[in-house]
Order: sequence, then C-alpha cells, then structure tokens
Amino acid sequence: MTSATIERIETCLVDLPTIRPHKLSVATMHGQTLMLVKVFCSDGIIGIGEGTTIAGMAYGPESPESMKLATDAYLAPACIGRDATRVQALMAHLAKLVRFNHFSKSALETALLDAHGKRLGVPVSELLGGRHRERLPVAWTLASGDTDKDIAEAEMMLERRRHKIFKLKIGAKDIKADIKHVADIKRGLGDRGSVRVDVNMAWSETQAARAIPALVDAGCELVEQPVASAAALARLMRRFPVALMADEVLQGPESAFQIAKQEGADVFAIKIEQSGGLIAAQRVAAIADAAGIELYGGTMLEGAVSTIASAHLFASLPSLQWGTELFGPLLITEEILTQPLDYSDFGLTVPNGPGLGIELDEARLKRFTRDGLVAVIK
Ligand code: MUC
Ligand code: MG
Repeated sequence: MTSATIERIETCLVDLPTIRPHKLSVATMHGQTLMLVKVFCSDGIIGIGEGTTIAGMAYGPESPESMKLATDAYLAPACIGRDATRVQALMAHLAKLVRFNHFSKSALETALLDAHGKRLGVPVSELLGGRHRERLPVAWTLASGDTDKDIAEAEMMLERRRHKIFKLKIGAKDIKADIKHVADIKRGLGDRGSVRVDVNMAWSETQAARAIPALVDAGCELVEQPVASAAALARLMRRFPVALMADEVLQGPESAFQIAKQEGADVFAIKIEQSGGLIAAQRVAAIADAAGIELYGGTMLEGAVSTIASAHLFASLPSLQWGTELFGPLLITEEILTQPLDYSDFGLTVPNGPGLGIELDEARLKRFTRDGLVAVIK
C-alpha cells in the first residue's frame, strides 16, 4: 500500500457567468460560483474538488463563501499530516469534528478521491467499485422564464443531439400559467423529447394535488419535489400514479432511510453534495435500491469538477433508471478544463484517466478567481 500524508489544502472562489439567466422558483441565477479545493499530498499528488450551491443561500444553508470558511478554518487544519490514502477513515474523523456542512465535505472528499485515484493510476469510478456504464444520458433544464425561448432552446438541443430529456423549472408563476407552459412545450416537442418538471418545493399540498393531474394531462412524466415536506410528498405518492421524485428532502443516508421507510418517493435525485460526498451518495443509492426506489443523477448546477465527480459515481451505480442531469458545465460560458468534456449523442462520456480524469486550465481560472468575499456576478 502506498503511503502519503496531506501537507496543504488551498481553496478559492471562482465566479463564472451563465449563458442565460436560469430561473428557478427560489431565485434567478446569472452566474455560478465554484468553491475549488486543492489537496497537496506528500507524494507530490494534488487532488481537486468543487462545491457549488444554487443562487448563494437561496437553496440551502451552505454558500460558496461558507464552504470556503468551513474548509479553511475547520476541515483543512484537521487534515494536515493525516494519511491521504485512507479517504473513508479521514472523512469519518472529519464528521466528528464538523457537523452537517455536506457540500463542504463533498468538495473535500472529491479532492481526496481524485488524489487517491491519481496515486493508484485508476479512475475514481474504480475506487467506487467499478463502472456499470461508460456514458450517461444527460437531461437539460429549460429555465429561461419564457415559453417560446424554452421551445427554441429545446429545438436547438435536439438538433445538436445534445439533449432529448427536458426538465422545466416551474412554481414561480400561478399554477394555470405553469401548466400552460408545460403543455405548450410538450406539444412543441411531441415524441422527440420527454418533459419533466421541478417545482423546487414551491407548492402547498393542496396546490400540488390540483396541479399534478393537469401536469400528467400535459404530458409530464416526472414531478420533482412539488412540496417542501417529506410527509406531504408521501401523501401525494398515495394519491397519484405519476412518478414523484425527492430532491431537497434528501439530505444524506439518514433522510433517505426515513423517506424509503414511509414509501415517500418513486425516485431519488442523487446528489453528491447534498448527500455529503460520493461515498454518502453511494449509500443513499443503496438504500433506494433496497427499497425499490428508482434513481436519477442530480446536479447542483456544478462546474466541471463536481460534475465529473458525480459522473464517476453515477457510472458505478447498478441502476440509474431516469438518467442524469449533469449539464452544469454547459450552463457556464467559460471552459475551465484543458480538454473539454465529451457531451455528444445525448450523453456525457465518463473520463478514463486516473482520478477524476480531468485537468484544470489554471490560467483561465485565475481570470475568474474572486478577490475578496463578495461575488461580482449575482
Ligand atoms: C434542482 O433543484 O434540481 C438541477 C437542475 C437545475 O436547473 O437546477 C438544479 C437543482
Ligand atoms: Mg431539484
């Protein structure tokens, strides 16, 4: 067994513009901030990881700034001098020192797994037990806020053979307007594209009960997190046959177990950050499998690093019935890798090199690295 200790950990915030405003029920994004982590090991190996949130603190309790602080002040000092090759033992040690902060832990764990894969000369997917697939289907989110623009965008994605699964962000407008939006888009696409919606918890249970049958009539195949509470989601499960997906209520293995126990979702959106890292996300997936719950590879609109970390995990899951939405890097205007990712033929190829199998374009990243605490792009 090779030995290596952790010598230094660096973090930075990188503010990148999005290709268009991205409108969710919780906020409108004009840019994405990546919190990048680099772990420097005594054998000369450097691992990279990434944490992102959605619209600062609008989606959840962590922000890119809080992740940087948690890493710099608490997680990183506790790692110095420790064995870099025992990733699970180190993460268990950190779990005792730092409660919650799942996104920060995911970024750090990604960097440790990247370093260890590079050290052993194997992709991260091999560290997770090996791949079931080399390529992942990738959905695109239509969220311009305008039905005609969304239809034109979907047509372009079909034409380029980039995406044929479309997730629509709804919940900000009244239900009637949202249903019309979904129906118009599905009618425009016909059988060429599938349509799903993500309400990001915007509805009450009674609103959801009114909207769900109309969504089904409009041709929607999957409804993601229509309500905030896990109990209400479970009740909706009993009332409607359409597939209901849990996202925000899934906050790692314990919550996954609780939801599975109450038969609270048809599908889990697995997210490495929300789960607390790749290994925790693997446990969430195992709980889903055991409970007969189907899986979808979710995103926190991550940049290339965390997107590819997610891809390594999703490639290694036995079931992935609903594909993935690993399109985050395509929503960002800047290429931050020396070798762009392969998005083609409605999917993403999982890289084959050691670790994550990607390399950062440091010069380009430097241009967008934040100086100070406050973001340039909101
Ligand atoms: C979410 O809520 O699932 C995923 C795609 C997208 O547009 O937003 C994210 C977050
Ligand atoms: Mg969601």
